[in-house]
Amino acid sequence: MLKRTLAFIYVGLAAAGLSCGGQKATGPAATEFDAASAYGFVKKQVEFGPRVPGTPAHAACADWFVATLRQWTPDVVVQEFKARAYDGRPLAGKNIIASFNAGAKDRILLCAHWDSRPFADHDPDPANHFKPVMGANDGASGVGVLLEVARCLSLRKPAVGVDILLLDLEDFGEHANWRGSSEDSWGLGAQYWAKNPHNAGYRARFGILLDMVGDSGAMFPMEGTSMSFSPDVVKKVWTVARGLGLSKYFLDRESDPLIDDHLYINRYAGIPTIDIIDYDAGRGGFPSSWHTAGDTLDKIDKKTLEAVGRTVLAVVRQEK
Ligand code: AHN
Ligand code: ZN
Repeated sequence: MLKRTLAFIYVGLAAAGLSCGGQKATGPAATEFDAASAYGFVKKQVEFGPRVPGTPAHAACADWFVATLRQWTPDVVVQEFKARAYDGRPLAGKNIIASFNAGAKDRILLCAHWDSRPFADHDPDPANHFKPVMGANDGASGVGVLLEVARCLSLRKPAVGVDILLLDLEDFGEHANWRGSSEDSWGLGAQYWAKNPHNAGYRARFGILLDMVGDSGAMFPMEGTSMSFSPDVVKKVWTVARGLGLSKYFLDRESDPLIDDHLYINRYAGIPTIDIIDYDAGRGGFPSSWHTAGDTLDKIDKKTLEAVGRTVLAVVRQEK
């Protein structure tokens, strides 16, 4: 709070032409993404408990997203849909879309999944294999960054349209013990949205998906599915990150292709969309807390949220 108060005073002085030391104030873009605020949005989600589809925590968290986003833009839409899990059980999902400059033709799509996995099937302790995941990193981190981006966009409108798409039912993919393989059991909300966008004929210049962007020590190699569908978007984003001095997070090499929400947005909606995801084949794949009981708030590092948030916001701000 103190930091924000000081920033406010500083901006006030700069606006009055009283910048310190005769230096021109740097634009708000350098510091507008507030990592402490993003962290607070991650914490808030975790406090609902695992946001597993069909649970009260899931319903309450959806309501909180809508109420929170409506503070920042009047254009918030909830897309309700039905789907079937890999084992045939019926599921109800909610994709939540918050739009800035809703009327603009040139748009950017920013996505993250908000549901939590119903089973910690990669936990070292088999007793946890049918318990839900808290999803501080897997889910809440990407949404936390996007909520902070939305707050920033509400304070200073982007030049283009921006749609923040919070996707449901990403993480109900088949249990590790399941006999059978249905690779399309992941990303059910993205599959639905990509085939039935919230506006008929929806287009965007490009999309960015955030998935597991909160771990301390996270690194983002260029994910393979992103590289095969949308290499120019990867280059654009990684170039911005390099310019911000963030190449220790955004690695200049490629890793394996993954099945994630962006696959379906590329495949069915034809919007070139990339995934910023902490997955590195060379370092053992996903972070060690992935789909375990250990995916909790204590693993979240504000610096990682900040690296990703500043990069995404700078990409948005450079689009004209
Ligand atoms: C697969 O494991 C096939 N895809 C990972 C997608 C995912 C799960 N992202 C977060 N949780
Ligand atoms: Zn997951």
